[in-house]
Amino acid sequence: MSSDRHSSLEPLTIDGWRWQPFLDHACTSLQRYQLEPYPIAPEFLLQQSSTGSKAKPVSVTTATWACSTPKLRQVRAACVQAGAAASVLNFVVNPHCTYDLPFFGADLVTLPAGHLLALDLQPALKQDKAHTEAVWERLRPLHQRWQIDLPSGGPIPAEAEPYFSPGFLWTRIPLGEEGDALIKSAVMPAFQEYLALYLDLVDQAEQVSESRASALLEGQKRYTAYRAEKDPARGMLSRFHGSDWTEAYIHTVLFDL
Ligand code: DBV
Repeated sequence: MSSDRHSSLEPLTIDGWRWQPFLDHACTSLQRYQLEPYPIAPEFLLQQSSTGSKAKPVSVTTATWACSTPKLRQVRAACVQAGAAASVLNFVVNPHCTYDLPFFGADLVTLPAGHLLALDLQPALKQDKAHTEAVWERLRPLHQRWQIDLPSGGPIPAEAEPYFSPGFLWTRIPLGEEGDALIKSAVMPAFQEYLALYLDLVDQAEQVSESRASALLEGQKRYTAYRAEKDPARGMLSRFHGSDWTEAYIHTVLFDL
């Protein structure tokens, strides 16, 4: 990336970044809304450093794209490009609590050991049928369609259970041609369909009562606190950019509710 970014809404392009087409698709899909920039401090809009050995340094870019819309409190993409060491798109949509909507979450992670890919519409109130049923009914067919093409990612921690939906698409696939082919034939269309469903739910959502909004807000806070506490990227980001920067990024940008 040639110059520093000044606004979270500026198009974000990272040379050679594997997940660029996914971010581009998301940004294009959002163009139908009135997008407002989401305030992000300059050191989190773009951070560059280096990893690897002294003899073989690898440059690392971590950049953030973000916006808000009348119904969405925060839409943000955390993007990491570190050559063969890591390539990540973590994309989360956090709706305003005045709408009965889930979170959209995508975690697209390429590490030397392989790709690790997660997609979901995640509940703020998992035990609440008014919050989940209409979403899950439409999400299940998408999950069934795409998970069969993708191996399971394996067990996830039991404590994460309250924050996942039954439509959680979760896979680990190998690097190389086989993985590339699956990303193209299954992961990309799944991402597109999950996001299209999410934005359709956003379009249909109507304002809820104040008491409903405060219940949703409590659920969103529990979800956000969990994600911040357990962020699996903490180790990687600390290695790349230091632990002070990483803690501030996690708590004031990625999961800032
Ligand atoms: N994960 C994040 C953010 C990231 C990020 C903000 C900025 O929440 C990346 C980057 N996730 C990331 C990395 C790893 C994972 C793993 C780098 C690998 C960690 C490692 O192996 O060193 C889904 N992501 C994971 C894991 C799960 C998820 C279950 C495995 C954890 C483990 O093995 O311990 N993340 C989780 C999830 C969503 C999500 C359900 C929402 C869809 O974003």
